[in-house]
Amino acid sequence: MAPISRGFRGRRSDPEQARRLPPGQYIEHDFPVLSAGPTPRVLLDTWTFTIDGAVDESRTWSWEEFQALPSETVTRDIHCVTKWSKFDTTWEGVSVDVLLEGVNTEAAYLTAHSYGGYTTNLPLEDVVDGKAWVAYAYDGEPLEPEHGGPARLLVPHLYLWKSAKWVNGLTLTLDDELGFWEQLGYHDRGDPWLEQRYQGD
Ligand SMILES: Nc1nc2c(c(=O)[nH]1)N[C@H]1C(S)=C(S)[C@@H](COP(=O)(O)O)O[C@H]1N2
Ligand SMILES: [Mo]
Repeated sequence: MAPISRGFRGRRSDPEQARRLPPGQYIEHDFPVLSAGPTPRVLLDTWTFTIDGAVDESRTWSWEEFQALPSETVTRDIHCVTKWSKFDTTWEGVSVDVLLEGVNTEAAYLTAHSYGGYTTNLPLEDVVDGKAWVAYAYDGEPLEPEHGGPARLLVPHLYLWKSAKWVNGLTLTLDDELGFWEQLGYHDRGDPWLEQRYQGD
């Protein structure tokens, strides 16, 4: 039996919830804000999203162009390396598959980069085939600045530090280049089910 964690108070017999909780995590009902620096205020008029790096041709969308892309609403559990997990969070955004349509690349990795300078690295295969979105709404409302608005990356199957807030683009790379937390000792990939919190886990 999985260990009883804080969120299970009064619901000790919910095996479905226990199955959805990665090792070492507890259930959080609020939505904590975790930011390494101040919240950048990004104006929609000047907002852009760019795919560049090891690609045949880089591409950039304005906010208006981005809004015109096909979007999806997805409900996913999210997991922070500080051990909270939040179930059934609902987001609207554009699948990274849509953004990479027609992109020719030899790249196996990418760096997501953000307004404010945050970066995080990911294997390309972790953001394709319906696994990642650039999300601009949460719970049916425009994404709040504290949670990454106007838009953030959402990669719910990995620890949440991979879900870059205020995302500004993806730079595809041939080699794996460590991002902000990864350079500071966090795990390169960050799979919560394997408890890949720190380098060496
Ligand atoms: N640009 C940027 N993105 C970021 C962060 C950050 O500091 N800056 N923090 C990461 C971490 S460590 C976590 S846990 C989540 C937190 O998202 P939240 O504040 O919406 O809960 O955002 C991730 N994305
Ligand atoms: Mo985090």
